[in-house]
Amino acid sequence: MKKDISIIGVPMDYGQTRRGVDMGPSAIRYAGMNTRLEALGYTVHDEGDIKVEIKERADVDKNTNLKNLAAVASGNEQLAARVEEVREQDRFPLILGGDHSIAIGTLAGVAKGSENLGVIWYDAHGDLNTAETSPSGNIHGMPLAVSLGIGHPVLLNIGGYTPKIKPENLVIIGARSLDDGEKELIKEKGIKVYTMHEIDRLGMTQVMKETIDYLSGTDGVHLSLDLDGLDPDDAPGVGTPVKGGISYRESHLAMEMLAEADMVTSAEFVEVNPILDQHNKTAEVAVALMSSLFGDKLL
Ligand code: 5AB
Ligand code: MN
Ligand code: MN
Ligand code: MN
Repeated sequence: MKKDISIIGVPMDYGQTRRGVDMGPSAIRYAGMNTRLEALGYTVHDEGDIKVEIKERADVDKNTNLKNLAAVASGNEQLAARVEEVREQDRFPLILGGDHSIAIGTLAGVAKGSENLGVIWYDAHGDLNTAETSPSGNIHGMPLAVSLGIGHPVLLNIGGYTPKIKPENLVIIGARSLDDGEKELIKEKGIKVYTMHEIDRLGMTQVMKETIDYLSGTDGVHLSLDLDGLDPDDAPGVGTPVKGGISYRESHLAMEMLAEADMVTSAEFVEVNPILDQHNKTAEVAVALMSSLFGDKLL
């Protein structure tokens, strides 16, 4: 792991319709992130937050079924550029959400110039919708499809190129709420998915062993961790909770195994919504998981 980490906050909530997730970066910082990472021997460069325009939402385009397209696109264009700068400085980009639509910008920045970036998508959802398949029109349900080159041209062109990643370099972990169109896309593209069924059946150790093995030939791995991948008992402060999720301990194990494999080259922690949280618990979980990802060995 690189010893210099650059933190970029993205106070974005236009990818969905529940207010408050824009305060995620503050909540995660407040949970002691910088201190925890410094204690592990890293130099932390907190680059502050991207500027996301604040306005009352009304921007629903009936023709496209995409809510707040312009606001999501503009935040992501800025983010893509910032992430690319961080990579040029040879630092580890650590992005704080914000809703999951920001993965479009993060991936645009981290995948630039990389033919085979690996991605781990830790999430209750597939985020593989398009305007056509989405039941909600919320762009936070679409970033993985967009990154694979499927979606509205304005979103595809963020960062100036498409696609960002290939389906064979992707592993989804924790899925338990997939829409019909997402299931079809998973089958069509042959995407590797560990649903909760496989996690229960194989155990997290085996799931992570297989994931690490599967991604071993890639040029680095981006971890996109949606806190709703965890069970809502452990991470209640999320906008789209789904019961029956990955436990706190399984999640730590997953992060520890990734640290051991030394393959993660960028990460984002998204969907922390302090308004829906209990005493900042979900932000604290995010920070605890970061600590394991960055190599806290407990002993
Ligand atoms: B999240 C749903 N599939 O598209 C949709 O939290 C939920 O980034 C999306 O994973 C959840 O609206 C998006 C029903
Ligand atoms: Mn998500
Ligand atoms: Mn999710
Ligand atoms: Mn969510």
